Amino acid sequence: MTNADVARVFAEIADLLEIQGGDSFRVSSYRRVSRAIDDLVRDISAVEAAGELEQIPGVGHSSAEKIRELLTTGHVAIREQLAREVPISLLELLRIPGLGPKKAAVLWKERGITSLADLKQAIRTGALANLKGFAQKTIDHMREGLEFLERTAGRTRLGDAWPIAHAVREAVLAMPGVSRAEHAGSLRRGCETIGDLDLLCAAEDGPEVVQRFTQMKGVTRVLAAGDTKGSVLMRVDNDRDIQIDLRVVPADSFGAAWQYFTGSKAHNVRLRELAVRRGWTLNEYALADAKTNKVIAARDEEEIYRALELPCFPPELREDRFEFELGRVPEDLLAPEHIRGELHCHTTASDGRESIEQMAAAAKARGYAYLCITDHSVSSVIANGLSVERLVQHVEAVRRAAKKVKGLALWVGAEVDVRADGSLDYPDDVLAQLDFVVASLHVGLSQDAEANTRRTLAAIRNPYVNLIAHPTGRLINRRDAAPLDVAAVAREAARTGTALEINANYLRLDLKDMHAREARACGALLCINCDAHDGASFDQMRFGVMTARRAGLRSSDVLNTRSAEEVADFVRRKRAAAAGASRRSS
Ligand code: DGT
Ligand code: CA
Ligand code: CA
Ligand code: ZN
Repeated sequence: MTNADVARVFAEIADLLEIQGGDSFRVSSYRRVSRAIDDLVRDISAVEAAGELEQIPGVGHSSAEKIRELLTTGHVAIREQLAREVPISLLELLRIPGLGPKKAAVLWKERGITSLADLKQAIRTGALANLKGFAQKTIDHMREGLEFLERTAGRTRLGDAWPIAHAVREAVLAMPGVSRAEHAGSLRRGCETIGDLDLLCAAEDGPEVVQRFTQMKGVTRVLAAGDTKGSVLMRVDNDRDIQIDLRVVPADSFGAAWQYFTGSKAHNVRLRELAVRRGWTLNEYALADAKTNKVIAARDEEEIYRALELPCFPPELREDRFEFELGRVPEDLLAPEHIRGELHCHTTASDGRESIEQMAAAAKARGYAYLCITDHSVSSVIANGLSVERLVQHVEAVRRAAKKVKGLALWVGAEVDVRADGSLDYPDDVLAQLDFVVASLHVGLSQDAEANTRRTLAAIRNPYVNLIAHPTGRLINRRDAAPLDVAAVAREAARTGTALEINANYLRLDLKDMHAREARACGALLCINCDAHDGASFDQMRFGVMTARRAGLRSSDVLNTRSAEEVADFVRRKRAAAAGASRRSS
């Protein structure tokens, strides 16, 4: 059972319990356990084996028992019992935006609805008429929600949502009377997928702004249009929509609203607790004195955090994962301007879309000091991987191009496949001619954590391998991360002077945030690359940097914040250490 499986079971218990009308404290305690396991870097079975379940935040004695029961038997008694009392298919209904466990309970108990199909049917036949708590407007919302589900099929990847969010913000900013517009919600926090987009604006005339918002180009449906809030659907690609919520707030409480709607919910709950402890209230309007209602802070986010004697956490850290224990936010928390080059990209020599010269020009245009061209090796047949002969010619071509570009150190390397037995696709004497070597497990990543880890460790131990690319091989919304002992890999990477990648491509974001944090804690250096196949893809660096910030990484934790000379040194040191070791042993 993977961590995600265990987390899912606990989330389901919380939902089923809430549908049943269970105690809200118990419900939220199951939710908390689910979230903690989802965030957990170590494999839950390993934590259990080490007898350390109760060290997971939110996991007490009785939750630990249940996790153990689940891991050993594949079942938890409470989940089985709930499944006998509450139809399991009701969980599907909760995927409809705005339909929570309480409404699901009424639909079930009063109308016998237990699935999406039942609900669709009931709406169509008018069977929900006169149902307590379900006005026509609510029913309309549910119908739209059902259609929405059919069209969106879940969450949108950060990189797909990004351009839409920015276009909408520009459009709102251009509306008359709008003095400010900002992103909030999961997009601002740099989450890898987005449920819906949240946009905030300051304006005098709310209804007018909302009306213009609902009439924007690209809107496929208007879900709500009130005085201060509008909600619409917009096309993401050909057959999918994303929901966008706009809230209009007065300028003098913009900070409170921005803080509130940025979230995360868990972060806000913690923050509100801290406020209450001081005899204050905190909501989307203000931080205020509970007795006198006197406003303590509302205009800026900074004021609110300062009043609570907390650092103004960057949005990426607001997840209630570790920020409240941080004390202060590191001054050198990684920022986009720290990145000085990239060490993993492709050209037309393998499966890239642009030439060596075009890639170099694009990197230079971003202000990079260096770029390493790393085309695929021979095993990557679909990616037109280079045979040794072709590689030799390619190396010469890059060296010739390098002489012509000024102001950019242009290097040549390779993205070398790691074979099933852990050996590499090129022999060492070929690798020795390259400036920087990236190793990838493109094929054969399995469900066997031990095999994946063994292969990765073998690659790390090669003296010429400088970076392990996209270590868990996941494709967001398409393929789960392969199980990997990230800590063991990171420790070996640290020992040998090998970097681990945060692949910034929004389809990957691999290592993911909490894995990167764990890798750093084990001493490994990270390296963020777009794995660009054309010059425009260097734009994706922002997603990699946001992921690194969510991990709390500092600029010194990332290889490609260093100068060209320091990166070359990083490569030299590993080769020299290996040469020294083999001299000593012979
Ligand atoms: P998403 O849309 O699922 O990717 O995630 P968010 O974080 O964007 O969530 P969303 O759109 O439901 O709400 C935006 C923010 O509004 C959320 O991060 C925190 C705030 N918020 C919404 N509902 C609540 C609530 O019930 N309590 C608190 N404290 N904050 C809330
Ligand atoms: Ca959202
Ligand atoms: Ca929202
Ligand atoms: Zn690549």
